[in-house]
Amino acid sequence: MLSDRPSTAPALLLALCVACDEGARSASALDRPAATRATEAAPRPIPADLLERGERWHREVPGCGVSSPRLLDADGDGVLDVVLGIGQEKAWGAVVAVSGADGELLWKHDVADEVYATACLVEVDDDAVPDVVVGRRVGGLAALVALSGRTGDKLWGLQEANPDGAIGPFHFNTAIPCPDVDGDGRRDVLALQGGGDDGDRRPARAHLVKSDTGRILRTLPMPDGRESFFVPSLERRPDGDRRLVLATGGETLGGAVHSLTFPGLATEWTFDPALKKGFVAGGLLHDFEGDGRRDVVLPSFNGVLFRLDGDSGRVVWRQRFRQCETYVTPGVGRFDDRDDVLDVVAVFSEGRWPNYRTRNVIAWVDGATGDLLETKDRGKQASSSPLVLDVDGDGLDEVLLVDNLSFDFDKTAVECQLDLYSGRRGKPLLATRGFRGYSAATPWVGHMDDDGVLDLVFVHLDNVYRIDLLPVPRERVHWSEYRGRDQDGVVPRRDDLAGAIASR
Ligand SMILES: [Ca+2]
Ligand SMILES: [Ca+2]
Ligand SMILES: [Ca+2]
Ligand SMILES: [Ca+2]
Repeated sequence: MLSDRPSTAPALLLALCVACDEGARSASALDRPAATRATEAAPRPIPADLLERGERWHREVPGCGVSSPRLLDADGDGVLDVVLGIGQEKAWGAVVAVSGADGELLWKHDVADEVYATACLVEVDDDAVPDVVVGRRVGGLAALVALSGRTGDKLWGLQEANPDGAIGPFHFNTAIPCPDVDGDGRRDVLALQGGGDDGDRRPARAHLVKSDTGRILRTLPMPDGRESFFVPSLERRPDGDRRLVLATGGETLGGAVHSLTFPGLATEWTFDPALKKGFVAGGLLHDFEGDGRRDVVLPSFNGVLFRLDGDSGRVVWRQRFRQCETYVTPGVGRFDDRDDVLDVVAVFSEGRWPNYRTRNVIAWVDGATGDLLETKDRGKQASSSPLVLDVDGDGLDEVLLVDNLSFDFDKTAVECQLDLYSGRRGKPLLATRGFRGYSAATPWVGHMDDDGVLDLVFVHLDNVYRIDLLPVPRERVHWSEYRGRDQDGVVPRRDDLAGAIASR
């Protein structure tokens, strides 16, 4: 339906769009009494120029705009600093750390090609500063490296650490920290390697990597033998068992979602929707009903948003966005006041890669039923994920999202906009700011220091910004960065959010 412009009447939209599976939970959700949950407070007014007047500093960092920022205090001054990958495809690349206090470059580690992945923060050398494990596109030599978060010095490289093993010349995507696998008390790293170049598609593999040395502890071929560009989610269940969710397929090949035990990596269930395209955007794990069981929320590349039952992989609901594709991990928040089940925000670009010329759609979807709550057209393409926070304190969640006004291989010619949408009905724009230069990076929101004012780190082509927002307590920031505060794709319980981010 989303290709049908001008817009259709809302009732017709719902009739056309919502296709719940047999046995879906939507009936029980609809049985609940509607319209009972009042919002908590009147909203604080948000200045329309918030994103301009709050600017603390910006720094030109050539080649940034794709890798999302991660924060750690590299120089020990008590202000979190920004680590991100930079570069240009098949030309050059580096990982840099930029001071959170003033934007000065703290360190730079050069590599041979663009670093488009987002850094995985994990302790490697026990100096109390989190370290950086990051992979990259591969030109002949497989490349996953660990760098000191303090200095940027290389601590290990996967190739050197595994001289006996054929790692294979294909890409590493964003790696994630995982619980200690080898019993040395130190968290380890899960790194997915998959997908070759066009015409040379390869089955993906997941490596469990020992964090202090880079030794591969175990390698798992994808259960379905397909390629993967996915960033996995990893949760701890109420009974203490862990579970890994990953998915396969790409922009041109179909795929499936797999739930695996961890660290045993035995398949629990597989969901294969038999679509022509796979799962590229990462998914989230979230406990919608508050019963301790997390379901899986994720979009297929060709525009179907799924909520899957976490225990069985059965479809709870699906919502289709016709003629659309997406690279965007959804967000979870309180986007209406009808019930206590949180909702989903998802983002789809109309068109077919690389032609996104008509519109970018932001959709707020009822978490219980999959019904569309609201949609907005804004920009032409987005790759950044929405962040979720209650800035104005009314109990409904705002969404912070970057989209691009065009899609072009010349990223310098593209303009992007950073938007803050209200959580209230109609989802009005509270603040917006435009920039010249494409952005595919997800911003970061949180407290970089102890002044109580919420900070925003925003990245677009060649520039990094620190922007002061407003005094907002930690517990009102519900989804702070790419893959979330714990880098694991798991939506935190709301009463777990007050803890200091410095615990990293
Ligand atoms: Ca610092
Ligand atoms: Ca360290
Ligand atoms: Ca370990
Ligand atoms: Ca709000």
